[in-house]
Amino acid sequence: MRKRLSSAVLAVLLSVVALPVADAAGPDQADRRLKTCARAGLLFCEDFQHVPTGAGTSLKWGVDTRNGSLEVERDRRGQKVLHVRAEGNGRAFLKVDDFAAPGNSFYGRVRVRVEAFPDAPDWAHYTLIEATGDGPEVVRPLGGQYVPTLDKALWGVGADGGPTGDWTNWRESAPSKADVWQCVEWRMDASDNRITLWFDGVPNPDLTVSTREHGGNQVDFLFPKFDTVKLGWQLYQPNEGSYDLWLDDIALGSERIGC
Ligand SMILES: [Ca+2]
Repeated sequence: MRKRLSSAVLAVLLSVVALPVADAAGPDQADRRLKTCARAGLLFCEDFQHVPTGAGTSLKWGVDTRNGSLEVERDRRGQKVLHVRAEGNGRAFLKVDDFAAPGNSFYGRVRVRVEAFPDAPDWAHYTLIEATGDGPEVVRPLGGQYVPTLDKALWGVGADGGPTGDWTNWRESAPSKADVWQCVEWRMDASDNRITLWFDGVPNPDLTVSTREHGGNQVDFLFPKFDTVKLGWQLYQPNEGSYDLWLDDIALGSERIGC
């Protein structure tokens, strides 16, 4: 009798201990989130579960900030996440240094929630993911613009610094959704300098750019040899706002990672 009681008490305790990692999306998804970085063959992974709360730093990655900050927090479900904050046209990025992908091609995955996107000035331009390396193009697989003629913030792949010029290929089919967690996946395919995106597992081919089809000058768009991937926030036009977003489950790999 005493032994059975202890088992029952232990079971209750275990269920309580397990509660903070439970996810509103169900136990299967919570389980997958906990195993994000346990997959074999990833080129980089950070789920923040083992990073101390407080100022966001790690020996695994660098920090690039100007009028911005990174902080590891617990969200309301007990997950540790990275809180990115920037004032005005500041920036705050987690920086994956010394990155190398076989064949210069890779997939990325991140969960992200942006509190609010800019609605000023007109054409305000923001970047969440940027990849650079040996070569002039600064490649932005996830960024966007406030489009005043539609009064909407829209996602777009973009680039700057290279022969194709400064462009953001925003699409009406890809609204930047504020204040919701989204799983964003992207692919960098060096065979045709092609970038493709998925949101919550659903592809948006409208956003795809490639060597000859992109939003810049009519010359070939060519990837640099990637050695750095940054995730966070930068707004290029000064305004009076501040921007808060949260990142989790960052993974880069040679195969599609999935949500
Ligand atoms: Ca986490």
